[in-house]
Amino acid sequence: MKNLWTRREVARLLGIAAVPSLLPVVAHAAAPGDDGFSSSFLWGSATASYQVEGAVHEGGRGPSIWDTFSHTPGKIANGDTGDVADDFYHRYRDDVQLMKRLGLQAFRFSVAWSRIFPSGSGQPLAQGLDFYKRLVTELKTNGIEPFCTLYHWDLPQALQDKGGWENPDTAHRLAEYEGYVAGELSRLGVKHFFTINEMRTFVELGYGNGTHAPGLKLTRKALAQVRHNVLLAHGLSVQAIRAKGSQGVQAGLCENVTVPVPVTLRSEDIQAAAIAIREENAGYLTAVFEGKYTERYLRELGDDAPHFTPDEMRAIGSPLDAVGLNIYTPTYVRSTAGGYEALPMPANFPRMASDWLKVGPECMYWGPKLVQEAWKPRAIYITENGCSAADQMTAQGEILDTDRIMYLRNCLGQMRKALNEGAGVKGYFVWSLLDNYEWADGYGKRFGVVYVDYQTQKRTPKLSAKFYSSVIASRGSGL
Ligand code: GBH
Repeated sequence: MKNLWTRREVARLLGIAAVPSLLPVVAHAAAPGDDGFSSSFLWGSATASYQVEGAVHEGGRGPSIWDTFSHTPGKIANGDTGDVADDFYHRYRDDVQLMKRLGLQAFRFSVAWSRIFPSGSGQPLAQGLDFYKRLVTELKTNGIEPFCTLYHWDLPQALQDKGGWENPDTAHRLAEYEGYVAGELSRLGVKHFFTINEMRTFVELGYGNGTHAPGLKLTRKALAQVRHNVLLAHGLSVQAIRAKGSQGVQAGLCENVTVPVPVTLRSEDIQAAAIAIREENAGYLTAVFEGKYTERYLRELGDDAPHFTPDEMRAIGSPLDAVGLNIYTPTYVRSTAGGYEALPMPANFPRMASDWLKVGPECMYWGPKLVQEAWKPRAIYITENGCSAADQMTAQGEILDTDRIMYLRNCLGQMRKALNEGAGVKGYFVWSLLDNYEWADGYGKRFGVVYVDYQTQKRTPKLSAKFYSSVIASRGSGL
C-alpha cells in the first residue's frame, strides 16, 4: 500500500485547517512482508455455557436464572430453552476436532457457575469442574489456546433468590467462585481469564428493561446500585484470580463497549468521539479503567447515584492484564456545545438478521483505536465480533452465507487498520463457532460460522467458516 494523500491534501479535501494528529488518516506505508497480521496474532472463536452446553440436569448442575427465565412462558421467542442447545457438554471432543480442522488457534468458552457451586457458594462440586478440565485438556492437546470467561450471565438461581445482583454479597460470592476455578484451571495451563462478559448487557437487560434473566425492571436508583455491585464483583474477582491462579495468570474482562464513530472526519467530531468513549461507557469500562465514576455520570444520576466507598473504587480499578472488547455495531456521534451527541439510527440503516445489528464495520477501527488512546490497556482482544444471518441450507447441503462473509471481511479490514495504527490488538474471536441459543431470540437467530441442525445436532461449516479458515491460513493478507 502506498500513501495516497499527504496530511495537507486530506485537510484541503475536507475543508479543514489540519488533520488532527490523534488519528492519522493517511495509510501507513506497508513494510515488506507487512501484508498480513503478525504470526503471534491469535485467531479464535467464542461461545458461552448456557448458549451451547445443554445437559442442564447433568453432573449435579444447579439451576441458573436462565433456566428459570427461559422456562417462563412469554419470555423467549418460540418458547426456546437452553435445555439441549448444541449439546456441547457431550459433543465437545468432536467440536474441538472441528475447531482444529478450521485452523482455530484459540477458543473462548465460559464456565457455568452452578456446575461448580450448584447453589452459588459452599463446597465446590468436583464433578462439575471435571467437564471444564476435560475440555481444557482436549483443547491443549490439540494446540488450541483456552480463554476462559468465568461469568457469562448464568447466575445460580439460589443467589437470585437472595437478591442476585441487588445484593452486594453476590460480589463476594462471585470472587470466591472465580478464585477457585482460576486456581484449578490455571494449574492445567489456562492462562487467560475474563471475570465477566458484558456487564452492560445483563445489567441493563436483566435488571433494567426485563428482556433478559432475571427479567426485572428496577428503578433508576436501584439499577445504578446493581451496576456498582457488578463492578465491585469484577474488581474483587480480578484480585481473587491473581491470588489463586498459577504464576503468569492473566486477568481481564469482556465488555460490549459502546463504540462512538465520529460521523465526519472533522477534528471536532473526532474529539467528540474521544469524549464519548469515556462518557458512554462511564457506568462500566470507564469505571474499571479509571477506578472512578466520571463527574458527568454522577451528575446525571443525581440522587440516584450509587453508594460507594473509596476502597470499593480502588478494587474496581484493579489493573487488568487484558481487556476483551465485544464489538458488533457503531454509535455515530457528532460534536456539540456539551461535548458530543449520539445520533439515533435511521430506519433504513442496513442491518443483519438481528434488528439491533446495524452494519458499520468502522466500529472495528474506532473501538480499539479509542480504547487504546483513552486507557492504554496492556493488551486488547476482540473477544466477540460476528453477525446473525438468515442461513438456509441448499439442496446440496451448503450454507452460502456471503452476507456474513461481507460483514466479517469488512470488520477484519477495519481491525487491521486500527492495529497498523498502534492499537494493541492481540487476537480476534469470531462470535460464534456454532449457531446457538441466542438468549431472548431463542434459536431463531443464527450467529455461527458452523451451522447446527437442532434436530440431529449435525454440524455443517458454512461458507463463512471456509472464509475465516482462509484468513487464518493467510494471516489476513489480502483482506
Ligand atoms: C453478545 O451480546 C453476547 O455476549 C453473546 O452472548 C450473544 O450471543 C452475542 O453477543 C450476539 O448477540 O434486542 O434491541 O434489546 C451482544 C450485545 C446487547 C446485543 C443487547 C443485543 C439487545 C438489543 N447485545 N442487545 S435489543
